[in-house]
Amino acid sequence: MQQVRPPEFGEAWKWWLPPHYSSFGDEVDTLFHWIFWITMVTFVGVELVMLYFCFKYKRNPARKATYTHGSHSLEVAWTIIPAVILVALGVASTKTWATIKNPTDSDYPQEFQTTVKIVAQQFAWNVTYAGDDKTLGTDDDFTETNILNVPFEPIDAEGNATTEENVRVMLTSQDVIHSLFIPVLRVKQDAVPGYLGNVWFDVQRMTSPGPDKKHLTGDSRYSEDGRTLIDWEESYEIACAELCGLGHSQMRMQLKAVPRADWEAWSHTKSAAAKARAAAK
Ligand SMILES: [Cu+2]
Repeated sequence: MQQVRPPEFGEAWKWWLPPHYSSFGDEVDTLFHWIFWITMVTFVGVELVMLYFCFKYKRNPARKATYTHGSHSLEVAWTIIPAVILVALGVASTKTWATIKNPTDSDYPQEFQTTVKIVAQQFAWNVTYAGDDKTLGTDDDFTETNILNVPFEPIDAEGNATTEENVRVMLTSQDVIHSLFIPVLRVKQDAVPGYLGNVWFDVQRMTSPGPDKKHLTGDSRYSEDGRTLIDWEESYEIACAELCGLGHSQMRMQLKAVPRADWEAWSHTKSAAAKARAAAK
């Protein structure tokens, strides 16, 4: 049976972010927290020093102003230290960046078990699935709006994938720039008109089937005005993270990660219907 990993918050010092369910989520979080704490300590330190000087040198009629040209060694120090930190962070993030973005990296997936194409528009996500022949651009493709269903990647007790389920998204936009943001997967990628971008992820936690024990519905999830979620089956939220117009805040999509057999059954039903429609034309 598929292993379902409970929500994890990582070590105690990673208290802020939501749980992550992608294989690279932990690396992203570690980098985030390094940057966060370095910035936080620097910020608090600078503010404290500033307050100290504010009080030390507050207006005093008895004191005469003096002219100073500054301190050469101090200026060298506060230039070199941030530069060193910046370079160190750059070096530390190279590997994670390559895993996510660089197809020649050893940890970049050799193979994608699922490929979908997402075309963003004001204000919706159009997801095209390849259908039974697993090839995009054919008669059995089908398109769903604001629904991203993918097979989830089962993992063992050590957190290693027992079956690879890498999802590739070919991402573009038909109007303005949008950004595909999947917080629980630590994925964020711009969708740019005229450019077909690439982003991949794996989902290592299945979304729970909900009260009706169905994994995938995707038809009657909202009330008629499109505002109220009536099917309260679990899903992960996907949002647009690039201000793209008046409807930006409503530009949301639901991600469901389900066992492959269920996903294939769903895909087959949709694909067969699309093929029948194409044949009837
Ligand atoms: Cu948008």
